[in-house]
This record gives sequence, structure tokens and C-alpha cells, in this order.
Amino acid sequence: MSKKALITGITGQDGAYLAQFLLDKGYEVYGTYRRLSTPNFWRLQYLGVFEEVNLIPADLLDASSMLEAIKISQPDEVYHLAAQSFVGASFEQPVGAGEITGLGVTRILEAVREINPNIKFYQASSSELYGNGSLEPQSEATPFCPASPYAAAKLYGYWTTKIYREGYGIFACNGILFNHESPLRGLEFVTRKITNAVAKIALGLEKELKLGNLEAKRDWGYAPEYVESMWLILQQEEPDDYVIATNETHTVQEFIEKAFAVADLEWKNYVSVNEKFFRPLDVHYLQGDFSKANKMLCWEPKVKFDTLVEIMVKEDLQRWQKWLKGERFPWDAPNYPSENKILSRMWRLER
Ligand code: NAP
Ligand code: F7E
Repeated sequence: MSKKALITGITGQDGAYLAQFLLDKGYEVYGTYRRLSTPNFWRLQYLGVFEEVNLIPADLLDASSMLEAIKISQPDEVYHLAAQSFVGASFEQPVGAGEITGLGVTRILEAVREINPNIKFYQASSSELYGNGSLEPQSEATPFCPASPYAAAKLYGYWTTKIYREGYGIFACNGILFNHESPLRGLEFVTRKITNAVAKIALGLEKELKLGNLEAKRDWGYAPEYVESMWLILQQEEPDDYVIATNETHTVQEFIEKAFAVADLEWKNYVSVNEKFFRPLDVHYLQGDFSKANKMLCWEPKVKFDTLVEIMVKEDLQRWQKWLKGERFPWDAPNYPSENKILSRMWRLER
């Protein structure tokens, strides 16, 4: 009999890639989605897996819907990926960050404990846990020092996962994943914001790109490779926590330089800095030491920085070219007026 997996947040970047990965492994895949005024299944459709997954309506704010999701799917493995995942927005809605990204973990773990404590549980922990606490590459042993409401909520989720492992004997694991990107990345994250803008500028659809802190350093990997690590983590004999990263670090400016170069454009002619895109606090340096994952899971990243940027720019260019020729396909960008245009219409209190 095939194994069953429940993915919370199946409509997101990682959820869609993980669904595809598990289907390829022969799993029966269930996923939670939340009701939105405009349904958001484009990633599952883009990967051609929408017809193969089983969808369960659920919201992390509603414990009864989490319980229902576990009852319906009766999974062997739960991959808890749903969260309010945008760090910037967590400063605007800090209580929501705690409720959804933090307490949401307890809601689903309680459902697991009540219905079947033998279910294996993966928690989507994050390199944001490290904040600005270390000037050395971060490993499982590096102390956490969160620098946003998002990171504080993820720290709560991280510890809750360990507590359910040690206190209740649940096979519960943290994947401490560093930034991972792809053509399915949300448009407000800096990488996709850049690659989508580069494509539009190259095709004469846009003239400029406004960004915030260009000096922040991130360890950027390729999302399809990172979802494999989630599965590997749950296939081990013992539950444990693992850093997943590339061990390379690059500034936002380096990403911009490379992305514009892929389209034969000079970035300085188009990019400006706008303070609206700065956060009250930012994480300055992330570089992950994935040696434990390499040793225990035999996992290593293959797609590195230059290739990642090329994949993303080329796919965004291709999509806009097809669009201009009149082709229609599931995709987020055409309905997005650009963040700058949204921000120019947005009211908020001065911080
Ligand atoms: P994403 O694309 O933003 O997807 C997040 C998912 O969570 C979406 O399916 C979203 O649904 C769902 N969601 C949001 N609020 C919810 C709620 N109240 N109830 C139920 N579902 C809700 O994020 P991602 O990049 O795939 O990341 C997956 C997970 O890994 C997240 O927990 C993120 O914090 C964590 N993480 C990501 C990275 C990274 O670099 N990508 C690194 C470390 C950790 P909608 O589609 O309806 O919005
Ligand atoms: O920002 C800077 C920004 O929003 C990266 C999430 O998946 O990874 C992600 O969080 C850096 C920051 O990702 C703009 O200030 C400059 O220093 O793409 P980001 P993030 O905050 O690193 C972690 C691991 C997660 O867990 C999260 O879920 O880029 N930056 N200018 C900008 N960032 C954005 N978004 N927009 C700008 O205009």
C-alpha cells in the first residue's frame, strides 16, 4: 500500500514542489488550502499535479480544521509548511505572525497527538531563527537570536516541535532551511521581485525597479532540491533537526547584478533604493553549514547561485514572451501591479 502524506500549505512554493516530489515517489498526497476570494492553485497547475492531489480546506487559525485534515487524510507523514512566510509582513501584522506561524504549529501537533502519535512530523523551521547573532556560518549548534515577529514565531514552532518529540515521543523534526528560491517563488520576495522586473524591463514592459537593503547577505538555494531534504529528514531512524543550505553567501546587490547581466542589461540604469522597502530590523548575514545533513542524509545542493539566478531570469523572460504572444497559462505575475504601485496606494502609520 502506498504511503500517505499531508502537506499543509500545498499551494505555496515548497508545498507544490513537495507534492510533485512525493507523487513521483508513489505517495498518496493530501494538502490543505485556505479559502481565498481568488483561489490560488496556479503552482500546482503549473507543475501539472493539481489533478493528482487531494485538497482539504483548513486554516491554521482554526484548530478544528487542522484536526479534520488529519482525520480525513490519516497520513503516515505530515509536512507542516503553511505559515505567513513573508518576514516584512510580520512587522505589519505581528499578532498574526504569532497566531499563524507560531501557535499554528501547536494546533497541528495537538491534532497529531490526539489522532495518531505515530505520524511523523516535519516542521518548516528557518534560518531566520539565527537573526544577527553570528558572524560565522550557522549550524545546528549556533545560538538563535530572532530579529522579526516572523522569526520569533518560528522559534516558538521550533521549540514546540522539539518539546513534542522529547515530551510525547512523537517523530517530530525541524528542517532549518536557508532561503530557497525558484520560478514558483512569491512575487514579493526579493529574488523573484528582481527576476520578474528584469524580464519586464528587458521586454519594455517596465522601466525601473525599486528595492530596499541591497547589502543584506543570504544563502540562496534551489527549492526543488530543498523539498527532497524534507522527505529525507522523515526517513531517518531517529527524529532530529538539520540545517539545509548551500554554504555560500551573496548580497542582494550581487543577485541584482547577475540577474540584469543574464538579460544583457546594466543594472545601475534601472535600480534605485527606496526606504519603503527597508524593515525596522533586518538580518544582515546568513550562510548555512549543512555538513550534518551531508553526513546523515547524504544531501547536498547541486544548483548554486549563478545557475539559480539564470534559471529564474530565463523562466520569467520566457513567460512574459509567451504572454505577449497571446499564450495563456497558470501564472501569478500578469495580475500583479508590482509592489511599488501597491505601496504608492498604501496607507500605514510611520514607524
Ligand atoms: P509560501 O510560498 O508563502 O507558502 C506558504 C503556504 O502557507 C501557502 O500555501 C499559504 O496559503 C499557506 N498559509 C498561509 N497562511 C495560512 C493560514 N492561516 N492557514 C493555512 N495556510 C496558510 O512559503 P514557502 O516559501 O513555500 O515556505 C514554506 C514554509 O517554509 C513556510 O513555513 C516558510 O515560513 C518556511 N521557510 C521558507 C523558506 C524559503 O526560503 N522559502 C526558508 C525557510 C523556511 P495561500 O496560498 O493561500 O497563501
Ligand atoms: O528578503 C532584502 C530584505 O523577503 C531577503 C522567507 O522565505 O527566507 C525568506 O525571508 C533580503 C532581506 O526573504 C527588498 O531586506 C531588499 O534582507 O526575499 P526576502 P527573507 O526575509 O530572507 C527565510 C529563510 C524565510 O524563512 C522566510 O519565510 O532582501 N531586500 N530589498 C528586500 N526584500 C524584499 N522582499 N523586497 C525588497 O524590495
